[in-house]
Amino acid sequence: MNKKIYAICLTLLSLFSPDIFAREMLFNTGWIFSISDTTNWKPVKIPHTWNRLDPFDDQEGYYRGLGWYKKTFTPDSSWSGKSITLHFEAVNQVATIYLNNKEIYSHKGGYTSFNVPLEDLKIRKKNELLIKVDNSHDPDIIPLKGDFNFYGGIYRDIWILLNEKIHFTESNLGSTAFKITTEIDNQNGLIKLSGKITNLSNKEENLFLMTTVVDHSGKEIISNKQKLSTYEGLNEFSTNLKIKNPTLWSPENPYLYQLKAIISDKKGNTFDEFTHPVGFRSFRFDPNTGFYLNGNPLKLIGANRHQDYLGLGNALNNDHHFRDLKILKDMGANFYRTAHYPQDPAVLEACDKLGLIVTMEIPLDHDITDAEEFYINSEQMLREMIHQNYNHPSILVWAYMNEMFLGRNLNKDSVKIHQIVDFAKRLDSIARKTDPTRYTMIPNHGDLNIYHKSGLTEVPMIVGWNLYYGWYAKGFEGFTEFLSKAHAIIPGKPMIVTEYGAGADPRIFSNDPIRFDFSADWETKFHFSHINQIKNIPYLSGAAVWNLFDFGSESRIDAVPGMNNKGLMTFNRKPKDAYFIYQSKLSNQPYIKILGNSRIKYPANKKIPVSIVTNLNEVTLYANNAKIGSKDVEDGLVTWELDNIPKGLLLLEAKSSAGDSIIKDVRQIDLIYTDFHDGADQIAINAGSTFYFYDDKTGVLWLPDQVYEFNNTFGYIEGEFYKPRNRGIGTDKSIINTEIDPVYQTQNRGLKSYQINCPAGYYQVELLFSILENSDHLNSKVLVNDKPLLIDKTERKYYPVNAITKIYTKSDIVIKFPSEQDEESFINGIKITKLN
Ligand code: GCB
Repeated sequence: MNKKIYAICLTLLSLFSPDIFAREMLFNTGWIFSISDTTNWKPVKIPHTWNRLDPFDDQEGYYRGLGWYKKTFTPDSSWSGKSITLHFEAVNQVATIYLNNKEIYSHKGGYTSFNVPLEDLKIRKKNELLIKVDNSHDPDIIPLKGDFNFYGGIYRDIWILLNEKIHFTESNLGSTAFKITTEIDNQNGLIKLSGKITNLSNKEENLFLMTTVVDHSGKEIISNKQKLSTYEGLNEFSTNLKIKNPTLWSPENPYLYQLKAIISDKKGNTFDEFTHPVGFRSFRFDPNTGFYLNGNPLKLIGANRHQDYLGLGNALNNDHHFRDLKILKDMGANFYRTAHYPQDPAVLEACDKLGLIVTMEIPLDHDITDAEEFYINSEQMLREMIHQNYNHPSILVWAYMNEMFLGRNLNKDSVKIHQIVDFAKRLDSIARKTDPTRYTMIPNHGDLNIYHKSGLTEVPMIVGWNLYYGWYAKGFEGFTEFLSKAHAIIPGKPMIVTEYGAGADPRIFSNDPIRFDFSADWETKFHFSHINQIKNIPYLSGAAVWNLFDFGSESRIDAVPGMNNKGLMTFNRKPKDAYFIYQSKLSNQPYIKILGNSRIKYPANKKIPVSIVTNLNEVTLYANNAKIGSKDVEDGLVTWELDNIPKGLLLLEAKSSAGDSIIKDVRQIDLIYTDFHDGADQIAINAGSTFYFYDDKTGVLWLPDQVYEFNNTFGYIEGEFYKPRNRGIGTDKSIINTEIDPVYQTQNRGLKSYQINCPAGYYQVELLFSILENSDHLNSKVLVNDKPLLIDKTERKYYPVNAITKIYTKSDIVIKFPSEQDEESFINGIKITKLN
């Protein structure tokens, strides 16, 4: 919310006198909630969603339906004579408001705010507010589709606005009562303030509008007093303020002035007042040379972010939002795409303050309904978004569609394609008319042909591309190749890469990462290549990583079911290695970081890869306080391979000098034995997998699978890794009732036997199975050192099945899979524990 403050001053008006009482009141407490019908109430705190947990359980789907909120309250006499408005920052997605059993308002769309006048409120008597909220699918309300969760509820703040009879008008577009436009011309700054004033006093009033601008240190720069004659009802006003040589707003120096406006009468009685930050900046997107801020070229580099968090759904408070944007700023970013919808007011406040350039869009993702009701609702949302966020200096671009032609064919879907292009023209023209000061954009998926030939790329001022080279498509280099083709075919359009990213489960790491293995190492490689490419393409205005954080997407099937794992950080904001690549490449402070966040445990006596990112020239590495050596840095990276480090904690220390000071980073790895002859207690093998999986709940390190040969102390004889659809290894389907999906998702198939070297002793052998193909059956016979293993032969797909036995062996464990007719043996995991 804008800081809009009301005060009645009996004494002479002083602009910066303390507020007598605030005009707006947070209205989040005292609510009760009932899911589906109004029979089962329990207290809740707003922000609230009823889908906090159910999108993440093993059941298909999550609750999309009705939820009810109720609050009873008794306004005291200070509310009397006021014009009272209820303000919702957002409710997902249809809200119907009842006051004292009478329906008074309804709002469609889950990502924009709205104002509800409370005309029949009873003062000093009990009132009841009942809010019906519905997050069911509605063909007339966007988003119709999307790779994210549509969490239902009143998930942003509620406010009560208590206005005097004369006040700045709350707009019916849920926005603030005033519009601030800044211009900068030859070092002269201009603030254009306009808006409406409501006069409910039944008579003409002669008033004054006082406007004042203060700088960052609170010093008054300019003030202006203007006469206003207001008639009953709505009255327009506008005023201009000139500021000579203002300090400009930029990511480097997000300098904000504060604009204060007051309505008063000639006796000095104040009726209404607001304060709002103001930033001066000029900007332009050039199709050939990229983006310019305040006349200087600036490559926009940043990320997208969804508004959800582990355990909270989308019901985040303002501190959560601020922290998220601070994390982006600390990454060295200057750019933020609020994909795929307008976000909390706290988000743009943070971007203004931190210096992040923003592109915001309405949630028109993938599809439209060809119905006037749908078009009207979407247009309304676009108008709401622009009006509500207009005053923020950080916003430079409005977008209104995302990947509309994914899965469509130019010939077969020509009717739909035409409808979409026509609707894009409608939306684009609304955006340009509503805000002629900013740019418009449509992000498309990476199919140049369909977007160009359909004419969609001609509609907006900027073309956005969501490119996944090195993830959905092979080869990182495809990124530059695609953009250079796009630049040649659509030469007049500035371009932004609105998405690029690769999935990583931070529990997975690999020394030989491959596409779709979900290893942190593949994600690191991906971003290393992309950041370099982005910097080297002169006509590319900017790019935003998909995504800053992992986020909930119920129907997505990745390494962590129900999650999109393309975050540079996890769902609860723990950095993956890729985050450090950006910090290192973008920071203008000396920076050094030892990668390997996922390598918490690692086998002792094996080659240990060490990678260090830095923006300095030379790095010296120490292992357990012994100097390993110094190396020159190439392209921000140095690597080592350490050998023969015994069991125990390995302390790595990387140092570099920056001028007179030494900067360093440390990392600890727990080296464990993975050979029973060395003294290992347990060996866990991720059968059919090329990657390590560290189970952070139990501390078990699952090792990659290998053939039994040469010096290997365990391995399979015959067999091969399960590779469905040639998409990396393993399935991406969720395994029910387990948290270690990556172990069950990979599989060694057709193997004859598995051998694990060990000295004589007593061992527990645990075998993990999961059926991944319809035609498969659990192995009818498995022998552990020739003793048959009893397996509960559940025939359900994607269910974990564990079989355990204890054996005494004189030497080695051999697991045999004697194949019956037409039966293909398989195994997903093997865990052997020494018992004495
Ligand atoms: C996209 C979509 C985004 C998805 C992303 C992905 O292009 O715009 O909503 O989440 O790809 O991860 O596949």
